[in-house]
This record gives sequence, structure tokens and C-alpha cells, in this order.
Amino acid sequence: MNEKLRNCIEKKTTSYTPIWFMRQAGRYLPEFREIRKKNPDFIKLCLNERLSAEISLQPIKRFDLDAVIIFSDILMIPYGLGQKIEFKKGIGPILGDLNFNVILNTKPNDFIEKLSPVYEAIKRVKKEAKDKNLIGFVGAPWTLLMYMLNKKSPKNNFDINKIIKNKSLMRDLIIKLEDIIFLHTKEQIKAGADIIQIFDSWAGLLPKNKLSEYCYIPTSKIVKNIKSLEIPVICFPKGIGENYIDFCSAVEPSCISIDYEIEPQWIKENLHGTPVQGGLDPKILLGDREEIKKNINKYLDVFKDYPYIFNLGHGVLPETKPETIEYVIQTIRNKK
Ligand code: 1CP
Repeated sequence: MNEKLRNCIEKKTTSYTPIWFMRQAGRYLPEFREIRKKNPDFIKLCLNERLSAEISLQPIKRFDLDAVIIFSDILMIPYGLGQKIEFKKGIGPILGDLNFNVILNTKPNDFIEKLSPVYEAIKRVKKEAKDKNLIGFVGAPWTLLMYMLNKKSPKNNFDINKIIKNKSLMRDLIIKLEDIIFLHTKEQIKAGADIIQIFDSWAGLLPKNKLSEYCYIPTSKIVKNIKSLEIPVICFPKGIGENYIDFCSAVEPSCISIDYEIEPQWIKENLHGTPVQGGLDPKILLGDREEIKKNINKYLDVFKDYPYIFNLGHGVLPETKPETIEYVIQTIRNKK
């Protein structure tokens, strides 16, 4: 078993730099696009255990990576809670109206039943990729709440006050999400996931005085529960700037995934030893190789004697050439 990712996180080994990429299974790979073309309903694709397993394995067939991430989506949780979801080409996810009674009354067993193909896909991947760490994932409560209430991507315009105006409802929803998110991770772990990543892709929308209530406190409960199962948790609270340090003190993740706005040297000096993942701006991979190499070396040099997992500061962009991913991996493997 290749435990290189887990060893970096748990034993804080620094002699080898494990590599994987957020969004490594998906949009930039022609073999994914081929399958996607024939499967216009994205949710159905995520619930097709055979294809979902096949897509998860596509990147490791091409590249020398240390982990597989299961092909699924953070929005499978609102789907499992009964909210309608559609993925529109060029627009992204569009969610249906939220029925609070349906959501708050969803029974754990019904949720697990509805998402059972996700767990079956993990079992298949585990069998096929015995020599890799297998990463399960969930969205953090805030990012999920944001999609559930905003009903679309906040990319173009977003008003936080509209989202959080009903305090008592927010409280009920957060409690429900804390339970369901943990349930979904527990089922992924039972099926074979040996690391969990929590994506809080929109944590950066929260003003500083709301981070504790909507990001740190709910996330820390989930992290504590996952750690009690002896499974390491990587947290990615994207876009919170210098608050990464407060996040780590409050949440105590096993590993912190950083975005491209954070200076790696600064985070290393302020973290007190929490293993770090990622950082490199995915846009760099669209440029020339000299620039790519220079930027990879920046991260590898800063984290030379520090537990560090190579990854990007966000997902691989759809325009990225697969050959560039190969080049990045070779550059890291050949570094003396
Ligand atoms: O072909 C398509 O149209 C589908 C594109 C796609 C893919 C390949 C979506 C729609 N989701 C996924 C898979 C996915 N999503 C994975 C598994 C693959 C892997 O990582 O290798 C993972 C981990 C996610 C996680 C995810 N989904 C996040 C967190 C990570 C991040 O990028 O910040 C988020 C925010 C989503 C929501 C989502 N799903 C899909 C889209 C286009 C979006 C983003 C919408 C937005 O911009 O708000």
C-alpha cells in the first residue's frame, strides 16, 4: 500500500513529496469529456457507480500520482437532502427551491440509500487502486449552505445579508448539515476512503466577524468526528487570507490546503507545524514551462524540510493540457 500521502500528514515525513491535483478527475481530460458527452445528466453520471469509478481511475492510468480522489460532487449532499439540482452548460449548477421541512426531516438511512452508488463506486476504486491513498470528500457547511440558499454559483453577484437573514433557520440548517456531512464522510470511509478533504470553496465570501460562526465552529465539529475514526482530514477554506492561521487554531485540521493568494513562506512561519498542501496558481499551468518550473520550485524550496503535499491552489482548469500535468509531475520527481 502506498501510504505516502498519509505518512506525510500523520508522520510528517519530508523525504518524499506526495502529489495529487484537485479536480484531477474531470474536465481537462479528453477521456472524461468523451464519457461526459454521452451522459448529459451530471447527477446521474455521479450516481453511475461503474462510470464514476472509471473516471476516478482515469488520472492514475496516465500519471504517477499518489492518490485517487473519487469522482463525485459536493452538491450530492443537497441532492441527497431532496433539493433539485441541474448542471447547465456554461453556467454551472442551478438548484431548485429549498423545502426546509423535507431537508430537516431527511432520515440518515434514506440519505445513505439515495447516495449508495457513490459508496459502491468507492468500493470499486479501492479494489482497482490498492497501491494509492483514496480521498473521499465533502463540501463544508458554509459552502453547501451558500449553494442551497443562493441556488447558483455566487461568482457573478452575491449578497451575504440575503443569505443569512433568517438566523434561527440558519442554525437549524447548519446543525442538519453538520450531521449529514459527517454521515456522508463516514459512509465514504466505510467504503474505503482513507483520507477526507473538506472543500470550503466559498469561505472567502464571509466577512471576518462571521468566520467563526459559519466556518470554524461547524467545520471543527466535523473534523473532530472524522479524526475520531482515525482518518486524517485535509481542510481547504479558500480565500480567507491571513485568517488561515486562526482557522488552523480553531479547527485543528490534520493538513491545511492553501490557495494561491497565500505567500507560502508566510504560512510556513505562522503555522506551527500543521502539514501543508497545494498553493500553486492553476493559471500558471496555462503558461510556458520555464515559468511553471520556477513556480513549482518556489513551493518545493519553501517547504523543503516541512511536511508538504504538492497540489494546486484550486482545481485544475479545464483548459490545462494533460501534457502539462505530466511535466509538473516529472519536474517534482526529478528535483534533487
Ligand atoms: O462536465 C461538467 O460540466 C461537470 C464539471 C464538474 C466536475 C468534473 C462538476 C460540476 N463537478 C465535477 C467533479 C468534482 N467536483 C470533483 C471530483 C473530481 C476531482 O476533484 O478530481 C470534486 C472534488 C468536486 C468538488 C466541487 N464541486 C467543488 C469544490 C472544489 C472547487 O472547485 O472549489 C465545488 C465548488 C463544486 C461545485 C461545482 N460542481 C460543478 C461545478 C461547475 C461547480 C462549481 C460551480 C461554481 O462555480 O460555483
